[in-house]
Amino acid sequence: MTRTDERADAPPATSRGRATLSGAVAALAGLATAELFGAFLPGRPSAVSYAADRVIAATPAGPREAVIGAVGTLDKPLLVATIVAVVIGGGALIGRLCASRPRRAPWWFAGGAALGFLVAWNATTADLFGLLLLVSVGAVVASLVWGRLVRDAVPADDGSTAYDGERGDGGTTADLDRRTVLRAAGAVALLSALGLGLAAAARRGSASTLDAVRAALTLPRPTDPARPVPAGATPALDGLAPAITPNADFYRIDVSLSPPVVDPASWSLTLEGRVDRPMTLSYAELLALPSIERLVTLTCVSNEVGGDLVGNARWQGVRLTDLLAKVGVHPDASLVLGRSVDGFTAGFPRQLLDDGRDAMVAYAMNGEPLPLEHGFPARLVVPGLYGYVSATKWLTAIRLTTIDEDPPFWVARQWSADGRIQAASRIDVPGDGATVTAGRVAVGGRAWHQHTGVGGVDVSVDDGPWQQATLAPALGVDAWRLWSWQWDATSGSHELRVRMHDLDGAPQSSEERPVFPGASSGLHTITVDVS
Ligand SMILES: Nc1nc2c(c(=O)[nH]1)N[C@H]1C(S)=C(S)[C@@H](COP(=O)(O)O)O[C@H]1N2
Ligand SMILES: [Mo]
Repeated sequence: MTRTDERADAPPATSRGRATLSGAVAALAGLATAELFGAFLPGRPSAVSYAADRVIAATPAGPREAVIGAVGTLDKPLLVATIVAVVIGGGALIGRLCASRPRRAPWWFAGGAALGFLVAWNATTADLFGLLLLVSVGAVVASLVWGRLVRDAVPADDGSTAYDGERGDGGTTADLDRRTVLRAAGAVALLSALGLGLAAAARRGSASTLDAVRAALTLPRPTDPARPVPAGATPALDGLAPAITPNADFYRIDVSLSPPVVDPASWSLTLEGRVDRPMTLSYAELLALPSIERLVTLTCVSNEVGGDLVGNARWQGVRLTDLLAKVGVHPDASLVLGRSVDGFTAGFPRQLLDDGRDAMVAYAMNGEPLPLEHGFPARLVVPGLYGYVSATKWLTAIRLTTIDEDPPFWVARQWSADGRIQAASRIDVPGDGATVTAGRVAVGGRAWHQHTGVGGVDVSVDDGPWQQATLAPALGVDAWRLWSWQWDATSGSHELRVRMHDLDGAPQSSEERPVFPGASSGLHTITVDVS
């Protein structure tokens, strides 16, 4: 009996190693089964996606910008990998802790699943029941796999488990079949990886099914079409962004791990809050209303000076003020808040709409139904405001409210409530750090100050005098304006700097400010080597 008691306190190192491995594999199997299971449930709940969304939402602006700066759009895959690694690590820890008391492991797995639930559960995650189901399945599967692996470790004749120090006889523990455990663990890990892959594929499959639905939709002709794009709006200059950004090249920013998959057949838009007559519209009802079509440049507040988080598209949709007129907005409703199907919100002062700007509930982008990543079936577009206060994608409700009653998503996270766009300009060609040959060098780029309009662009070489660039024809005050300039480049290393003026002559601010808490400012400056 003394041998057994000793083992109860300190199991042999090898069995602890195997228990750790078994715990890790059990947790991985639980996670994979839960994800696979979720991929086939209505609404496709995913504990990993929910947890990722929660982490994204909870990350303060500073670290968030730093991570995005360091890894770019790899941030989301990296986050998923980290979550999977944390689950596996947690399982390993449970295995190690329960090496001598394997019957306790299921309690720990249940506890881990509950912790997972708490992390993934949040305001922007609608499907609580789905999540509960997933973590329960995960905990049960992890426990079953654990039981299997630790039992396989010892071909015990009494059915008890291998590392069970409470057991009377311990004679067989010394000859734990190491290979059986490793093989079983390997097989489960392989199956789990396969399961995770299948779950991801099923999700992608449902997105591509919806994309087919989307592609088959017919759009109404705009009642009030956009002015045609004037000839020469895109100067003939290699490397300069086109006046209209193709949908596939349009920047994408949102807090969702993957774009919500929203079937227009079951989608609706509700206007609610401080209004006389709340109203709900189906997709068909929205498309049946008179529509406007406009060129509007969208910008992200997180855009660095000279950054790429800006795009210009032809949007079609229903004028927001038309919709608001239908429901009768109360005078005390000071905030227009858009809410997405995933719980994200963006809001701006209602008073901004008084100047008649072309804010709309958009359903088309460059003549196509909105792409899935850009908010299908409908989103808000408000000229002159950064996306984070206005451009709610996968829009499902518009609430007339106040900022105290319903603080919008990013404003609740300390971003500025004033999301009006700053004047900005950038040099597209030549690229920063490029080498060119001495002589005539074509320089070009873009400038924007939505809803104010671009009146001029100047370029300066090596802090020399500002020289006027040639403006391409304007696309309207709500869109960017492309520009070009001929540079007589002499050999050596040079610095090029750009600034813009509004239509009324006010120059862009040269004050250097970081992105947080309300848009960067400063002049885009590049270095060019002339040989
Ligand atoms: N549902 C939802 N809508 C959203 C966001 C989001 O995170 N979720 N991000 C906003 C931000 S910060 C920006 S800059 C724009 C970007 O729109 P785009 O991805 O179509 O370029 O969407 C806005 N709409
Ligand atoms: Mo943004």
